[in-house]
Amino acid sequence: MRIKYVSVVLAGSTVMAALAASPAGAATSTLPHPSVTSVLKVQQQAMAAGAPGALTRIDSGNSSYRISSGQADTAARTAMDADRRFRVGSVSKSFTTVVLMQLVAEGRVDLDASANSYLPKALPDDRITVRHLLSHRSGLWDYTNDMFYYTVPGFESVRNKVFTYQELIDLSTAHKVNNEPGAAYSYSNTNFVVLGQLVEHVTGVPMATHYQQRIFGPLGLRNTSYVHPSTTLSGSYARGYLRQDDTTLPLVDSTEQTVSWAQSAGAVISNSADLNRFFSALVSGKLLPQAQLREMMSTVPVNADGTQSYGLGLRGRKLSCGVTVYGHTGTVQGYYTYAFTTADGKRSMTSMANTSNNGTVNTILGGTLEAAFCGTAVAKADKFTAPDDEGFTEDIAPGVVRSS
Ligand code: REX
Repeated sequence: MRIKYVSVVLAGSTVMAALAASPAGAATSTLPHPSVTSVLKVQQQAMAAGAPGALTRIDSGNSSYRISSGQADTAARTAMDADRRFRVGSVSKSFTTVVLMQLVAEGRVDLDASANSYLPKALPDDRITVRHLLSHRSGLWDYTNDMFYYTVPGFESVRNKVFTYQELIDLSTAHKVNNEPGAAYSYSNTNFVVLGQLVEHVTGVPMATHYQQRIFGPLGLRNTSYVHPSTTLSGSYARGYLRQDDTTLPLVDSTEQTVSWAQSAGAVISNSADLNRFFSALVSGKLLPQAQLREMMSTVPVNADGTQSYGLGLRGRKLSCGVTVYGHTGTVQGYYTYAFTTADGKRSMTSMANTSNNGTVNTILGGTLEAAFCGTAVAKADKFTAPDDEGFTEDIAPGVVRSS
C-alpha cells in the first residue's frame, strides 16, 4: 500500500494526513469520509469556549488524520500536536474492564457472583454483583460528587494525596445508595475503584502490572502508562488547564497530580494513536474471547432518545448517520477526552481538549464524533476559514490528496 502524506498548517491549527493511495477497506467505505474541516471547526469552537488547545486523530482503514489546534503549554506557548500524551480519565474504565473480563475468561471471576465474594471488606449489600459494578448499576454513591463540589479547592486538596481503594470506597458507603442493586444506571467512579480492589485482591497483582502485561505490552502501546501515584507525565505531553468555578479567574495548570482519587477508574495516561489502537484491537477480538467481548459491547440505552448507551466499561454512541460507535469519554482535571471506534474497529477517533470544568467545551468536543464517523460537512457558507487559510476548504478524504 502506497501512503501519501499531506500537511496543512492553518492559523494555529495543523492537519497531517497519511492517506492510503487506494480507498480504505470495505467496512469503512460504507461510512462517509471523515470531515477534516468539521474537526477543525469543532476545535476552533472549543478554543473559543475556553480550551487552550485540542487534538484529534482519526485512523480509518489505511489512512490517518492528525489534526490539532491551539496550545499544549500556554506558559511556554508550545503548539498542540496530535501525538501528545494526556490524562485520559474514565477511558481508563475500558482498560480496567478488559483486565476484569480476561479474569472472567480465565474462570477466576464470575460476572454474576456477589462482588463481596471477591473483596477484602464487604460492600453494604451482598446483592451487588460484578456485572452491576461494570455497568454502573450497583447504586453505590459517587464519592467525587462531594470531593469536587468546589472545583479548585477540591482538586488542590487531593492532587498530592495517595488513597487506598478502601479509603475511597468508605467515602462512598458513608452515603445512602442511589438505587437498589441492578435497578438503575447510575454512573459512579466508586464502581471502578471497587473493581480495581477486586482485581488486586483476587490475583495479588497490582493493576499497573495487569494493564502492562495484558494490554499495553501485547498491543505495543508505548505511549500508554499507569504510573499511580507518580504525579508526572513523561515524554511529549499536553499540559492540562482547569477552569475555576468563578470563570472570570484564570485557568489553573492542573497537569501534575497523583490521580489517586480515581486510580482504576481514571488514572491512565495515553495518546490518540494508542487509544485508537486499543479500541480497534478490543472490538476486533484481539484482547478478549468472543463471549466476553459480546458482554462488554452489549449496551443498554442510558438516555431518553437512546443515542447514548452503556455496556460493561464501554459506552455506545449512536450518531446521526446511523452508525453506533464504541469507546469511552473521560474527564480529569485539565483534560476532556473522547475515544471511540466502529463495531468492526476499522475507523477510530480520539479527541482531547486540554481543559475541564467547562461543559460547553466538552459538548462541543463531542462534535468530533460526527465529523469523524459521519463526515458531517459544514454548510458552504459556514466553512472553516482562517486569516491565512491557504485554500484549505474541503475535506481531505482517502483518495483525494492535496499538498500545501
Ligand atoms: C471529576 C471532576 C470528574 C472533575 C470525574 N472523572 O468523575 C471521571 C471521568 C474519572 O472521567 N468521568 C467522566 C472536575 C464523566 C466520563 O466518564 O466521561 N469537575 C473537572 C469538577 C466539578 O470539579 N466541580 O471538570 O475537571
